[in-house]
Amino acid sequence: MFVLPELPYDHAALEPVISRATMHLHHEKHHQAYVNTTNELLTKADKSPASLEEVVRGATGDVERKLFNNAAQAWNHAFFWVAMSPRKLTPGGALAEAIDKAFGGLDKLKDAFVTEGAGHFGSGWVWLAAEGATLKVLSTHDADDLLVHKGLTPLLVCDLWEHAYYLDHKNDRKGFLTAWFDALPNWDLAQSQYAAAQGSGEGWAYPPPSDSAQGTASAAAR
Ligand code: MN3
Repeated sequence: MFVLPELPYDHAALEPVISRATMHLHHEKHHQAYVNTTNELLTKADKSPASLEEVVRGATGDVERKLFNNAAQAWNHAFFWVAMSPRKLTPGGALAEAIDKAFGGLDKLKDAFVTEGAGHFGSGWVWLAAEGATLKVLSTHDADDLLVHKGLTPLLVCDLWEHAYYLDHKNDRKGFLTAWFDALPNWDLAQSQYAAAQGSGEGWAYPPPSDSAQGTASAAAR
């Protein structure tokens, strides 16, 4: 059974960009529901995978669409929480060099990220990703995530679903993304992910399933 990872900071730590109320709803309602549904579908199918990454990569075709959607959303949200920092950080080292090379500086990367996210039609995610040594900004629809995009390693992600910003920014997705990029990216995570994309160290992974978590997960589902 997969568990809902705890937030790595207080619910109010990302204010004013993301309010305490949004964090409670987003983490304990939306994210929890994706984790619960993933566990229910795996139980029904009598599957006990070793990792959530295995579930996302293995759920293919229409039959497993529901499993993919829920497992990928569980993964994306967990990565989203760690991709934010309450403390303002800046990119350094090899990552800063790669940003200069690919975009011409952090301001240009911000423009690309905000433009991509604001222009994305409907629900989804906007990513900064490494493709080998180079960097790119892209968006994916609904639950789609980079685990199933060969050759791409996620460095940062921001949630474009309306539940991510509507309480705090109403319909101003561009304003949300601008404020988000200025204050919240976890550049330390981005840097270790970038190193992992070059074959140095492990990339971030969802907490492995735990038998002892079964009670907690099913209790939360009731
Ligand atoms: Mn969300």
